[in-house]
Amino acid sequence: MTTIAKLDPAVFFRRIPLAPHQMLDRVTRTQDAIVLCHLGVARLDREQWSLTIDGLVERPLTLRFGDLMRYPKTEVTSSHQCAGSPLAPLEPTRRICNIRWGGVRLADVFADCGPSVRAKYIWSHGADFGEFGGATVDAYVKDLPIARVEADALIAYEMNGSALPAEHGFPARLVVPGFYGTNSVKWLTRMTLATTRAPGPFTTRWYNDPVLDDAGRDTGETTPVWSIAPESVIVSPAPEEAIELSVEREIWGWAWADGGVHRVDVRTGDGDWRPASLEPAHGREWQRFSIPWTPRQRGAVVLASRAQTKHGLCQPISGRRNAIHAVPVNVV
Ligand SMILES: Nc1nc2c(c(=O)[nH]1)N[C@H]1C(S)=C(S)[C@@H](COP(=O)(O)O)O[C@H]1N2
Ligand SMILES: [Mo]
Repeated sequence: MTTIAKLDPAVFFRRIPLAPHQMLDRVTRTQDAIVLCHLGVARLDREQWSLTIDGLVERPLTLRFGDLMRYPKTEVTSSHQCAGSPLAPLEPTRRICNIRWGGVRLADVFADCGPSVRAKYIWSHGADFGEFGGATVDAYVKDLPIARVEADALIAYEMNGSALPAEHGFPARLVVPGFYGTNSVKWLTRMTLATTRAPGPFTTRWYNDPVLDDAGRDTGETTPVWSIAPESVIVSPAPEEAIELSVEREIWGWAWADGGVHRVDVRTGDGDWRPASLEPAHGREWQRFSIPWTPRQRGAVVLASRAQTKHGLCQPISGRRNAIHAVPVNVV
């Protein structure tokens, strides 16, 4: 029933259009959004597409694209971040954007299939297949804890008010707001409810972070790359910008985390961390922070920002993908 997708290109494909100082728009334009495809870009026909929901459900279901339209349409604007290369998982990459998704709530669709209470995970399959990092797969498969369905997970068919472009998962994809992008499976064709995590290299081999103890030592345990850790980027000033001495100027940027950011501090040079003003969390969107700064000394200065959740989770100095973002500037 599911026809084999055409992939074009049929190899790893990505776009990283914006550096932090170019992230000026609150909602990122589609052409400026990150693109990450491990196995290539699947080219699907909307009329041929279907999504099967099976496994631990009372009533397995196969939906065609038109069937999605029977459910209420929901829009969610959320920060959308690539966790970086699974081959270098701790390296900060700042591949972040803020996207308005349109689609149907996964919870509404699942209500029609009667998920079993035994189901703990959803295995989501994309139509793409092939080779990545020495492993060959029949499909890109990720898993999602079922508890997350009741949040705002979507089967999305729109991005910023238009149909999804092919490279973003046309005709429909999963979007898990608050989770790293890797979990938002594109070209979604099958969701299987299960008691265990999904087999396959994208859930067992890659996208599991080492758990460190308080002293930063590896405990030997791993944790799935799901929830987005608190992070922030300075948009302005730009790296190496010339800043006028004794003139007040604004340092501003974006901060985001699963569950929202509670506080952002900014440091200029080796001064103290100072609390920035931060807009309150609005749904799943990234939050703007800003702080005035009047430089009193000429020379090179490094600016840095640090986001914190309401649970006190904070960006580390180094060694993690969400390590503090530092911007060198010159006071002239
Ligand atoms: N089917 C499929 N879904 C996928 C991927 C993929 O390779 N195949 N890449 C994931 C990764 S790592 C990221 S960061 C996001 C990127 O989504 P975007 O390209 O629409 O920005 O898609 C995720 N969903
Ligand atoms: Mo990613």
